[in-house]
Amino acid sequence: MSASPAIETILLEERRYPPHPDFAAQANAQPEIYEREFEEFWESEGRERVTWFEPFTKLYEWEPPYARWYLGGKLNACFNCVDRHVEAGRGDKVAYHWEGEPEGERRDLTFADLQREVVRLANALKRLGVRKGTPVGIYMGMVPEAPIAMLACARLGAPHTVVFGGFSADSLSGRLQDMECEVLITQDEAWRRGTTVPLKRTADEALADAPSVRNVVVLRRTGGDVPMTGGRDVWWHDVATEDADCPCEPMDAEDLLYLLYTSGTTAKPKGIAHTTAGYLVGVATTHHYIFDVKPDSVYWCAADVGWVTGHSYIVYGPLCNGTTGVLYEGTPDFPDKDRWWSIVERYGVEILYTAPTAIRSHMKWGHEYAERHDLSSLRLLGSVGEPINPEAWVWYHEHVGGGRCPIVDTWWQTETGMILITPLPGITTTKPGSATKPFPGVDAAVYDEDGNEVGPAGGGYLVLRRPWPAMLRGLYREHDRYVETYWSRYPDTYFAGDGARIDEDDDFWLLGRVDDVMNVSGHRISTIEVESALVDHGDVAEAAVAARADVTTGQAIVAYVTLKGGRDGSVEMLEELRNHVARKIGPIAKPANIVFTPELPKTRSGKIMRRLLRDVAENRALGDTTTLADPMVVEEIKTRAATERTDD
Ligand code: 7RM
Repeated sequence: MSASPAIETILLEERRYPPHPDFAAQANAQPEIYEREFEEFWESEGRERVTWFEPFTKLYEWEPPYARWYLGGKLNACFNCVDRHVEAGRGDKVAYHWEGEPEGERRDLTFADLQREVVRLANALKRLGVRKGTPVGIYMGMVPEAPIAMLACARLGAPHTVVFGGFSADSLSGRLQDMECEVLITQDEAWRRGTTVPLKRTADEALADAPSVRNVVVLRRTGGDVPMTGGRDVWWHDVATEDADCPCEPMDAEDLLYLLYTSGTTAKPKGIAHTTAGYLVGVATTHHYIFDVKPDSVYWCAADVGWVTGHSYIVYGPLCNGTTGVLYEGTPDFPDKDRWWSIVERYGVEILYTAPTAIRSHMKWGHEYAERHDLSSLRLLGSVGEPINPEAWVWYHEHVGGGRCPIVDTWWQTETGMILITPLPGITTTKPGSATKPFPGVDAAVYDEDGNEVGPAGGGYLVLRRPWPAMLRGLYREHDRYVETYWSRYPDTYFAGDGARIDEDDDFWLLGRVDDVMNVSGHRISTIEVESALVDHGDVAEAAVAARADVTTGQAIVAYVTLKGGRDGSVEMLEELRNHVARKIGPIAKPANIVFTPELPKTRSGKIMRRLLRDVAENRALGDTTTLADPMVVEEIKTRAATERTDD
């Protein structure tokens, strides 16, 4: 007789994956790293990872809630990411293997190529009046010109804001207006799943409400017909032609590198501010140790450059370390579901960094797609963006990593700039579902409502008690909101907004956003726990959980479930899943309703929009749906929820 699924999951999260001695022997991170003293660590990393035009004179200054790092230092992020590698004789090294979505479209850019392209664009931007401090918007897909645009801005000292290519005209104009961007860099269209996305047309719509933008630089990508406004719009290939020397602007350590807008609890997104030196040292250092990157490694972060993961771990961290990366333009299932694995095989990818939602999609499609390809080049896997359920973790480990690759489950935020809680490969014994330990020098803890540290028995709020180099320098022009959002719960302590628990081995388990913690009859249950229990059932592909108000229990749990193989739900399956959750967590966690749906509502970065599911669960009018990847999904769910409502 086979073990019941419930028992299997208990075993999954109790599994231990100690480091392999061969990996440990060659790892960039050695156990002494945890003994290094905080100031010594960031001082020596600051000297080692980055080339300074002028050395820093003071490591940091902490005037809560603002920190400043590497004071007195002068540097340029573009110089560190591009020029210094060329100057050191590594101009012929590949910076990006780019793969377009249409099959057969490929381009390798060396560091020398990158330098040439960046200089050409920077010269063009200069002619358009971009100087140190001029805000520039970037609205592009996954083309090499997106990092090139970011680096050209950094070269001139012009802060950028990258707006994800899937965002609407309204989202784009809101960001351009807030930052008062003077120039926008975009492209005619982007490729996505075999069709084109009209970026320039959307940009035109946005620009009607963003009068600060005087010029638009347009990259020709698809060759589609797009309107150009005379006097305002110029083609990239017409203007980015000048190879004349374009020196890297010496920037102060604390000069603004970029703003990245992220949604908060109000309709207005927050402009997260990142400055130059601390950010660059933070992302380069974490990239070096956590991904165990070697001089000839091929590294692939499969995020979009429009998200912070793309900023820190496609562009600034890897390029600062002179790493060869992969950049892929399209979706994982175009033209077929093995596209990613063909890319891993073609470029001999060693390190793959992606999100749980992507892993679960691959899991749903089946491991036969990975089996079509030779994935033996892989030696390390990473996860980011949300808690990873143990079943997906183990699937990733076995079917992608061939059972031999350490997995780093990395916790961080747009606000933190760099990874803060993570295993170090070669040192940390990992557990499926746990992000394990604070990175060296990071002081993370779990607090209860009153600011007392919570022991292994309970959950609480994740806090950070000491500054770190890449931390946000505030919210753009919103001091009060900055204080209120992150610093008002506990004195001089950063409130991350995530629930967490620390186990007997001092390993951290992230439990999702605290607004996703449910309270059923006085029991705290995290949405992720219930989701994990559901996904552990052999027939479930994906699950999302939200709470609705209930007169007796306070809150009641509503689960949204996608079954494997596109199957429809049934009354029998509903009962089976409810009982499965009851078995796995306890009867208290049994969902009151289960809504079967072919898809879950997700943002374009793949995060499940639980807020919308809560609205559906509560039978309320839906909140803002503009960041949904597919707005139809939620309509479908609403219909199903109305017809499948059950009571127990
Ligand atoms: C990098 C990124 C931040 C939020 C954060 C968490 C969640 C991210 C993990 C995670 C559990 C992880 N930036 N989150 N990584 N939760 N384990 N490894 O995603 O600003 O877009 O989101 O994402 O809730 O607060 S983000």
